[in-house]
Amino acid sequence: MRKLFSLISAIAFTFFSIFNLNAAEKWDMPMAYAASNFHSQMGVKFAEAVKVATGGEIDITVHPGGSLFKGDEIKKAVQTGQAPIGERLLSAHENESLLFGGDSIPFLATSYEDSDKLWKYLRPAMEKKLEEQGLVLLYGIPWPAQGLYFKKEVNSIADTKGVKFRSYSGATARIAELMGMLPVQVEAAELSQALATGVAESFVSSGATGYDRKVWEHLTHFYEVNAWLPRNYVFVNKKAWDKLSKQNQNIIRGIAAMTEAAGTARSEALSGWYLTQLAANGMKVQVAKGQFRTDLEKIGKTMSDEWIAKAGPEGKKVVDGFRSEKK
Ligand code: PCA
Repeated sequence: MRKLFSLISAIAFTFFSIFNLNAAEKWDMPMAYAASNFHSQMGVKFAEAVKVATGGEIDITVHPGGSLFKGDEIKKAVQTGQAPIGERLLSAHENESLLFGGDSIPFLATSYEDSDKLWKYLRPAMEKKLEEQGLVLLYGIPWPAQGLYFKKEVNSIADTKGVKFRSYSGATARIAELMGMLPVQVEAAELSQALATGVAESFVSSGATGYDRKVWEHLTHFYEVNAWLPRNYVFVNKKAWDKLSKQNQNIIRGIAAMTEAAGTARSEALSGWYLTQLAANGMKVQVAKGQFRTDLEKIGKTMSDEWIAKAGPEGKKVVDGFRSEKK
């Protein structure tokens, strides 16, 4: 009996080992934003499609909301191979190179159409930069246009002096500075807490993040500025990527392109809906106009001049390319 048992376990072990040779590549995919957010939902769809199309060979598990790695840890985790794939806000890495903030130049690309045009030029530059860092860029999806949240009415930047402001990138901290506000960097996942405890009383973002974080519990006013449409991007550790078969790489590339197109359409379709939700929950949603708009445009001009002056030839190429299409 004992012999039979060990024979069975030997067979089972051999079978398992052989089976395991072809077992699915299991990839954890950390993402920074809420599970209910459309970026995270697109990540799940991407993972499902990859699993189906690779016949189960690549099995990606999405971990939204900074649950596996916090937003500001994700890129490092993928670079060091702690996670093979991840998603992050591109402009959050502006401190590494201004190029990462190429989608956050105020008033440069303020519609979905322009965001796509800009991405056409920014994407190859980013692909190159990320490749140097041991990463492979798969897809990037824009957030809805950025506006300003406050807990009071604002008619010009005279009203914003000394306000505590939550930033998410170099560009957003610079806006705060130019508006006389006090920036503090906070992840979206910790935004509600920062507002509840008074660490921040204002921020710049899309209607999406205001909705995800139920900011009407703390703030009262949203000003539509349409300043820019920042992108989240999905990237893979290059060593993990190089281990995949050519066929699976092609499949993933194809699904990434479809996810980018579908996610961008989803972002656009939801952009107005988010604002109606802010209003339905009691916020005063309005377009920034008059002196406030004039002040913001002046700040935007200062910031785009600064960016172009400092981002070097690579940055200039992106902006020139985009502008050439606008003519
Ligand atoms: N939401 C993200 C980045 C841009 C956006 O719309 C955030 O506020 O963190």
